[in-house]
Amino acid sequence: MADRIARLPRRPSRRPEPIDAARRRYRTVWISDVHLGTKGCNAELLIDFLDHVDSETMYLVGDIIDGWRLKKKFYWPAAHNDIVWRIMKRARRGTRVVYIPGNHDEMFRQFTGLNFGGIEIRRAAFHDTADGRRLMVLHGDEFDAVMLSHRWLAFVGDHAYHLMMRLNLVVNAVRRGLGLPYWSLSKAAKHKVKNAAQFIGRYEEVVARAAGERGVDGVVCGHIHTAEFRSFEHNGRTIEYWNDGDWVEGCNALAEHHDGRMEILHWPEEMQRRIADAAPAGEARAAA
Ligand SMILES: [Mn+2]
Repeated sequence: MADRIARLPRRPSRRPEPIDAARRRYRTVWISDVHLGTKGCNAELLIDFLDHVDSETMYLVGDIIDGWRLKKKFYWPAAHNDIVWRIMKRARRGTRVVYIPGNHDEMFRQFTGLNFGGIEIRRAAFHDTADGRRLMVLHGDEFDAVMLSHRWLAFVGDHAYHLMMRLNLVVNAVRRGLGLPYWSLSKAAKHKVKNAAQFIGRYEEVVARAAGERGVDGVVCGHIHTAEFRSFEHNGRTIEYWNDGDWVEGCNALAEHHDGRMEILHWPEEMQRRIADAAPAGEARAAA
């Protein structure tokens, strides 16, 4: 399995990177939970992101490749290869790329400390922002044992979950039409969602507390597929919690500007805005 994955990037990129694309430049970019090797991965959006964003440092914060699913069923479309290719090319061009494997790509954890084609593999990292804050960077599955209710996590990013929600709507509409009573799956689904919100809130607290105990100013993680910024108090100090989201549902990245300011990017919106901004210029060109 591992060497099958290792051989993947040798297949050339199907789509060359556009060289004329205007790229935004950040000091640092964090992405995680890409889940390459699954149908859930929004590869097209991530390719668009990589073609329009550059940074001095890029952190891959785990679950980049979904080894769990690949082991069950080998699924590797050309677009997934294009992503691996683009990241490797970026490292060769001089971007510092740090890869922190998560639980779905834990097979790469055995290579901690090694460097593959300019990509550093780490178990965790410390990042110093331009304005002097120290952030701990890790995937975040380290806290599953503490969370106890992590059974819910199997649901996060799972298409079965969305399918269930949609199915529930359809089934209940049909049942209403037939004069049948309300079906309990809807209640079960709502209960799951309520639990989900509680779970996320508690997870953020647990991770921030761990960062506080390590004496850093904040933490960047992924894992729960929920992009978020929160600040917590720990022993009279402020601890920042940053989650860079995922590329299954939200399609988010975390970026650090050159002055140390941090921002969560929602790529579907960024992409729409760019297309909308470009449209009048294109029409003007066509008219001239
Ligand atoms: Mn994970």
